[in-house]
Amino acid sequence: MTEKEYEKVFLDKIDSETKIEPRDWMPEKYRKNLVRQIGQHAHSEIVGMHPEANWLTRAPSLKRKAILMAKIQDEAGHGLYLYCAAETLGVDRQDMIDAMLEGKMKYASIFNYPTLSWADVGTVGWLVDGAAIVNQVALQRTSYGPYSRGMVRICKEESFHQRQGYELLMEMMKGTEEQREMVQDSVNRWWWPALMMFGPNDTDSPHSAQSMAWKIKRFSNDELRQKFVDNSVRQFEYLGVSIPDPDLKWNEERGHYDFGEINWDEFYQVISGHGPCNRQRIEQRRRAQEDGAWVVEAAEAFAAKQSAKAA
Ligand code: FAQ
Repeated sequence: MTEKEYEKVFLDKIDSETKIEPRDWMPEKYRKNLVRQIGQHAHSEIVGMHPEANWLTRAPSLKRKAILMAKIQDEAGHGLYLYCAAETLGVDRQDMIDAMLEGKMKYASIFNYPTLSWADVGTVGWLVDGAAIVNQVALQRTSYGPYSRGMVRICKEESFHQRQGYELLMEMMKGTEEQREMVQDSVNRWWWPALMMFGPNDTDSPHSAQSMAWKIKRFSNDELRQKFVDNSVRQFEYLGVSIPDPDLKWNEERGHYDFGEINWDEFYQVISGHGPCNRQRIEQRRRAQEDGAWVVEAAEAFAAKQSAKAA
């Protein structure tokens, strides 16, 4: 078949909602774009363990510690599924990790903010996992088979993450005035960065048009952000916390909430390596690589022994 014919088969599959699988022909740009997005997504899950891990040794009870530990371990698992999905596109996991450590590949902006209080553990679960779910539910229908199937499992686990965060905050809101203030302060710091997780406005998003045409993305950045805002308002009310946005109001005509302008300068600063914790996160990942090298070596030695036995 000619390249044109291969491309037609590919586009017909996209049109008919047939998943693209690793061995199928695909345009090189489709492959590269997926490696970029899935790789960034995998890095986010792994780097995302650090802000919460900061509180593991200071969890207020054994129950809270067990919940938090389980959540963080889930994030590690998500990172591994996603690295596996990216590897089906012919890239090497270590090369992607090296690219992230060298600042050539990104991870989600949100994980460059510090977790300053115990309430932040609840807020990260509620708002950060909550925003991630809105995005990931849509990605269950992404056109690339391994990514889409990975998302199904990830979404189930993210729901637990979101609920544990919300429940933690509900408990704090039933506590003392100081605890309630801690929750409000935490939400004030995380709300805007959570909105930035959806990426730049559609008009400033260089990858969106092609990713939407290839059904890698099923909804635009702004559509998903709006969905998240609309979903969140009731949850704020029920929790008894105010949204730190004086411009937030219901728009009858649009059938959605209007909200204030995001600080895009801050967003671009953070994704270009100049957020509050970028250096610290990369340093933590680099150290984790070095400290864990012996585990990888041992696993490789064991695998080599097993295959020598089988031969
Ligand atoms: N942070 O043209 P677009 C989680 C970059 S998982 C950093 O709009 P695209 C679970 C973008 O890469 C959270 N960079 O790009 C958890 C591109 O740069 P490049 C991760 C961002 O790809 C919870 C440039 O800006 N989720 O939280 C961000 O079409 C708790 C132009 O942007 C995913 O990765 C950002 N927020 O749309 C774990 C979901 N936004 O590559 C632990 C999958 C944009 O050209 C604890 N990814 N950029 O150098 C996606 O859905 C998309 O990639 C978007 C961005 C929507 C993030």
